[in-house]
Amino acid sequence: MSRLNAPEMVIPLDEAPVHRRTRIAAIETVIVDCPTTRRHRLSNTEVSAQSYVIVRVALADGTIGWGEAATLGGPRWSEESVEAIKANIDTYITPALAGVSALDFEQNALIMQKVVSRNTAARAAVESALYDAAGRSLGLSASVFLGGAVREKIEVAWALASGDADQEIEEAKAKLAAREHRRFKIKLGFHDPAADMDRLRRIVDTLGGEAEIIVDVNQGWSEATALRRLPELAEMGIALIEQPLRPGLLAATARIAARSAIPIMVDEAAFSGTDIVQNGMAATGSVLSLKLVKSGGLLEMKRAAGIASAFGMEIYGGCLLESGIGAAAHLAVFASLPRLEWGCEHFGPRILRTDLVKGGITFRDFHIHVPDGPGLGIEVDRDALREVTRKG
Ligand code: MUC
Ligand code: MG
Repeated sequence: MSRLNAPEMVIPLDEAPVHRRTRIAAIETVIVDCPTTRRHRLSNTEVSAQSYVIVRVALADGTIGWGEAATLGGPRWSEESVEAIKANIDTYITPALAGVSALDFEQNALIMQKVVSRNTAARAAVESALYDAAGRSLGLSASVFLGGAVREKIEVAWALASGDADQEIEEAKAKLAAREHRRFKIKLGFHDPAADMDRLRRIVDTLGGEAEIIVDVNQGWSEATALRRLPELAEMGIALIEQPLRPGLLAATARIAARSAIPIMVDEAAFSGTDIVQNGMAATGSVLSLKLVKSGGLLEMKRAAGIASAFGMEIYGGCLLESGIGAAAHLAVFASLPRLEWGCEHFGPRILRTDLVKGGITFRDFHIHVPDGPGLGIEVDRDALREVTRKG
């Protein structure tokens, strides 16, 4: 046996100082309601404030880590509401994690999956806080725990979703002029299809070659409507069509993908790895949108990217209008992905009237810059957090 493996050299892991000092001492949650600068419409909901559950983890060595569970329009984009997320973290997840080390990433994920089924936003928020705390305790970026960063900045899209073409054109022009965004995601599916297309054409004709346009129908069309609209979308030079139909309509979505000159992006139809496999096998799309609200954890979201890439699907870094806290958790993973062909869409920190992160996350030259520094690399603005914390 080589010297390295000599018994006297092996210190049982749970006696190693770092494991003792990174034990979870407390997990606290608050619900926050953050007003947005304008209404944000999707086919099936509309918001003028973003509600999150903010998770604060304290370790035995005093390190504090932060995470965020995002929702969009209450339990509308997906089935979790902030009220349920807070209750399930406080009642089931927190007691189960007492005393374990934040460094036991896989074990902690298994513990959470054992005490709550699905609850993906809740689990992802706790896991984000554990990666943040572990990184701060060891002086390492959270990306290091995910294989290390391969990029420092990511092209970032902005969503046009007020439904008012004049306002959306002005907004897009301002983002272009500020060199913050040149890819725009336009929400469709809340008007009738003909009105959707009129609005889209006005925006496309005005922005012309200056911007790249993708559309997100958020499940709002039928197969027949989508097939009918494909030629116009192609003629307008739309670059991606996101989630045209309801999840589960694999064959119908595959028929659209087979007939479309524009790649289809899978969003709500694929939460779990198995969902991704089923969509991949059915050939429903060429791009997958990653989100912590879907994967349930940072490592799981990285695995989701690997499954999609194995099907030849390209990767898009999705969001649920997170604040800088949730955005930083996504960016820690996105920074470490071997492939991220479509950049990301973490515009959330800029659609809130006040972001929850001090100094904010940097948007420059059409890119979002991955926060550097230990853990998620951000500093939570405690005053801003207090301001929007739901009372009672
Ligand atoms: C979605 O369906 O993509 C992300 C951006 C946006 O405007 O809505 C979210 C959810
Ligand atoms: Mg979407």
